[in-house]
Amino acid sequence: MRNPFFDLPADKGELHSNPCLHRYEGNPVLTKNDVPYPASYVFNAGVNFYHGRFVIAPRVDLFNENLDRPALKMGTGMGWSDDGIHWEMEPELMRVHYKGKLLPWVVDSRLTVLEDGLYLSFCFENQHSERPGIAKWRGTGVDFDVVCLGIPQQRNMVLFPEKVNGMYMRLERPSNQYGDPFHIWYAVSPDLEFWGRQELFLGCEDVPWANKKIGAGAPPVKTDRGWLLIFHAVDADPARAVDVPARKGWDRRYACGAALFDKDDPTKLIAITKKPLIVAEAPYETGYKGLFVENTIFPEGALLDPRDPETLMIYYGAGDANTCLATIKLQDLFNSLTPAKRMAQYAIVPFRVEEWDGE
Ligand code: BMA
Repeated sequence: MRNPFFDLPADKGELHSNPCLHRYEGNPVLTKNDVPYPASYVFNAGVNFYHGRFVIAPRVDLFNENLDRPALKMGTGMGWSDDGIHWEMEPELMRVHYKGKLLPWVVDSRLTVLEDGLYLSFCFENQHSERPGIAKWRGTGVDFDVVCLGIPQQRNMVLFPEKVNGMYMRLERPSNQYGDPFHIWYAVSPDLEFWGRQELFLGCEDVPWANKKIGAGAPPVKTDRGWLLIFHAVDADPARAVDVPARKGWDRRYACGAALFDKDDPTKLIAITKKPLIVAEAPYETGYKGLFVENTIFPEGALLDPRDPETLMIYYGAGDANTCLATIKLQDLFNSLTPAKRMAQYAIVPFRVEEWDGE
């Protein structure tokens, strides 16, 4: 049999959003016009519910008028809301403190509520590369203190909201110097500072519509059926290449999916959506007018609606430009999952094997 871990096929065909998904009519819920500082794009927001209010941490990119790269500035904003839709934004961008200095260009932040603390997991861009990290909120203002940093090249670090079998758990997504695809990994820690026992969490090959990379989206949500992970999955197809502000010949498509992991042992995949949950289709998600990239849905927040715990709220960045909200009934989402197990139990399948015996 052809090795499914190698050279994933390019043409994934047309993709559509799950018919049970409901996009909020007032989308986007946060844009550059809603923040009190200069911004070109406000997107990819971590969202959670903390001490009775929704809290949001959007990525904020500032470019010059021609949108020339690189950006003038990148960072993460912070805001609060009673309804998850209207946000009261803090006047300044977040400050993430590390060894008496501030981390530069903190982006793509997720928010986890853990043991009554509010934690940010993020990626920051620095002159040595991109690194991920986790920081804890000081409880007031926009100040966070680093708890741990990872090494390059990683993005999409996500922290579980509780200890699992006595250990803290995080997801991470290293890049690969040999090229695509990139996969989701996990690590555990006794204290949030020292992390180990890394293994594969979900392989790109496990997501039928991906051929480039996948990454954890939001902190996993505990349900009575198991741990629910909302993730992004990327396929590239040269036939789709368009010129967008981010890049000439952009041929990627970021779509959102869901996977379910065992409640007692979340390293075990038990089900996955064989088709995406959200694909860029709405006018504010596609058509690249005012967007930075085409075909991009980037989820970073997922929570059970505190007013209706049968409904999952998913916050996602659209086109690297705006922050949007969609909801889906938990039951409909469960009905969209297909039982599955990870193709590779551990990441020890030999490199560059063309034929695979299925083990
Ligand atoms: C990823 C990250 C995200 C972004 C996505 C699409 O690599 O940089 O912040 O939304 O690409 O451009």
